[in-house]
Amino acid sequence: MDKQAFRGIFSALLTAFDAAGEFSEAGQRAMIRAELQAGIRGFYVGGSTGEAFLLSPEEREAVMRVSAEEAKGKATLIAHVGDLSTRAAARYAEKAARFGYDAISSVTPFYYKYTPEQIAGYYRDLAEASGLPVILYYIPALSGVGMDRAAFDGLLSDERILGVKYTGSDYYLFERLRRAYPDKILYNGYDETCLCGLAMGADGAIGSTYNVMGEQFLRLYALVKEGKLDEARALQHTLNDRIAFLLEAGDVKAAVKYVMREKYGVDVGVCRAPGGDAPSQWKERVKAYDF
Ligand code: MN9
Repeated sequence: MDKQAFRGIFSALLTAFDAAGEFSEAGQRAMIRAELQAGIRGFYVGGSTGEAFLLSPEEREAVMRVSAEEAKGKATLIAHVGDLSTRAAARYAEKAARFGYDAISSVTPFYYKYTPEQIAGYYRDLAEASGLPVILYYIPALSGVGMDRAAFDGLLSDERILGVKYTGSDYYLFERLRRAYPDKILYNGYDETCLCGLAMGADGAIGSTYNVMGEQFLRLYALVKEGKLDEARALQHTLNDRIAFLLEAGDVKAAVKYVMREKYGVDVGVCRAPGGDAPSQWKERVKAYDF
């Protein structure tokens, strides 16, 4: 397998809706083209940023299919297939393989509490259903599922597990995983600390703000590769001023959707209820920021 294709900056792709709130195939395609134009060469499709858990099964499949049609051959594609039941997630995993994805990923099964063996079984079943490499999606703040070193060891010993999307802030644990698993692909999850992850040896980063700040984070990635840490830190500071502003909207994906329209002229609609649009007072301030 070509591991190089899994390195770099991946956008945690938004899902485009039309004015009626339905999935917009045209919006999805236009957004992907804009991001490819910005230099993005990796997409994480149908994850938290893509509002996966607010979509019907048919919509999730449509998002996966349309995104793959537009980006296949131009970018590395990871499909997030996570769901409450193995049965549902396995069906998405199978579809992802059929649509030509390079890997699948899933959040740890959430809401109900499972044993480590049950969680391992979940990922094994997804690997079997798809025949694709699997990337664990670790996001304890949202899933409520925390994992310690032993839990990671139990999962990462399986060779079908390609790596981890690590959306946590414990960079000591991250470093220990890097040390113990030099051949796995580790992604930094929080854009605010992209530099921390890269400095600790992340292979890449997957994030929501890269939908609209792709050029800048590609530059950050290049600076780290060149060993220019002072410049990389200065850039992360600047980008964090923008991320702090995005977070002020109260919902980062709603904010990123609005900036997508302002910066690239691509209308991807607003977030699905109970979410919605970014607040109007916030939108009035967008122009003061150079995204
Ligand atoms: O995993 C994203 N996490 C969530 C990636 O959306 C919950 C991040 O890209 C954050 O949105 C970003 C802003 O906090 O770091």
